[in-house]
Amino acid sequence: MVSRRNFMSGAGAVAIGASLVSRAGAATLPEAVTMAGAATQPPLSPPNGRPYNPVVTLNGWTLPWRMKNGVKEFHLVAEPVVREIAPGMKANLWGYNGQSPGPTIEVVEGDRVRIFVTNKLPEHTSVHWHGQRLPNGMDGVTGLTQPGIRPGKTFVYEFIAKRPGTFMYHPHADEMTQMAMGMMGFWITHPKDPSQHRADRDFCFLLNAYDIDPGSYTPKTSTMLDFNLWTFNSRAFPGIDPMVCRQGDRVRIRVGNLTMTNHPIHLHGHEFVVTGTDGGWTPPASRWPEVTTDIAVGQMRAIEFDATDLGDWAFHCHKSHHTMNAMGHEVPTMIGVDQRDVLEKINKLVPDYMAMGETGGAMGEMEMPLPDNTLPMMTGSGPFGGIEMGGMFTTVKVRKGLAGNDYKDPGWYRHSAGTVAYEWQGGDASMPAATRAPDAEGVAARPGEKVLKVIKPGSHDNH
Ligand SMILES: [Cu+2]
Repeated sequence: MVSRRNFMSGAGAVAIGASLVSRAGAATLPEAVTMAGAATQPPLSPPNGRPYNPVVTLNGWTLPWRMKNGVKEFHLVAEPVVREIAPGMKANLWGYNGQSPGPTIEVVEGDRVRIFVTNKLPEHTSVHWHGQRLPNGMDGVTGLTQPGIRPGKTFVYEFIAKRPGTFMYHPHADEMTQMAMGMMGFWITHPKDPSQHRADRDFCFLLNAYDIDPGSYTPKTSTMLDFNLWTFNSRAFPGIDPMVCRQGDRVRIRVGNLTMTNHPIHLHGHEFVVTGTDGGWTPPASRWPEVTTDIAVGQMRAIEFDATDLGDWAFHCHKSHHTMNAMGHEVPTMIGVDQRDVLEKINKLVPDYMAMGETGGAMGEMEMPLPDNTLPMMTGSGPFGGIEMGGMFTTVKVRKGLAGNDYKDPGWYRHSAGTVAYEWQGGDASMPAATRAPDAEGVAARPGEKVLKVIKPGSHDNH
């Protein structure tokens, strides 16, 4: 199968050996292709079947298929995987075909699709094809529409991809555990006519969240709300790739939410419209411009904009704790609290103790010793210093004159002279005295008072 070989040579995917599936099944099962790395793979141009415009899965990939008597056959393998959340931290997750989330499945409206699902997890599972119109018995709800797929068994799902749009797949078996461990993937049904809903760049990813204690590797699966790793496709910034766009391109970003809370997703520098929801494509007359769209639990959104303005534009969840990585979120707010007296006493016991938060929480320039396999809370650095972001954050990089299929990170944007915010050099700006609360004396730093600087640890050789 030339297509698969081509795909693999460019994408670092490898076929799972036939020895890993049952001998009886080896003759009929399509090869299961697996992915070793978490880098964004180039779009998979359809080698056969109906033509379509492929998507780019952020820090992910698309599952190759084989055509058999006009049916598109895929092979998903549910299995424990190790996913790099960002350089410096790996997690023991459950996923599909080597990664979590699993590969994106791309089909065309009207395709007959057959998906083999092999279970290599220690417990039963199923796959629910979220948002699809299909025969009830193919809906993948354990106990309701099928028995669970026991460990070592392979089930077959078959249906026609009826409705074009943006979908997901995930288990409907022991969801609390299996979703908390990362069992999920993206599904796209392209329109039969490739000129319909056409975009020049079409990105997709899932919102997901994990609760992994600093220094450990396995998510706590009973956590309900207090997750500490907020991720795009199981990657946290600075491990999330940028979305690279050519100036003038029509750009689509499809996002699915499989966390347990909503995420207001925000784009800088451009306004967008919501062109797609779980129910399909929104009619143009129903669209209005936004710079933030809230994506509720279990929802999908496709947003579109014209990449008109050059630069590195922030793209992130607007819940501020969702752009942080694992560590303590249960610290008191210390803004305005004078910690000097107590600091002296603590320093006798803990020489490296830092007085923190007195002037806010900016930590971009600060380094602290961390346990192994732990990401700093706010860690990415940019051309002007610390970006002070982690979690659900990346950039949309708009550049002139890229090739249509060029998704390589072009590096940081080079601003032309006179287009970067700068320090006022004209002397002190005169300002009227601010109105202050009657008890402000007790808690706030006094105007003009010298502010205590953070004391940094003497050594951080390990980092
Ligand atoms: Cu969020």
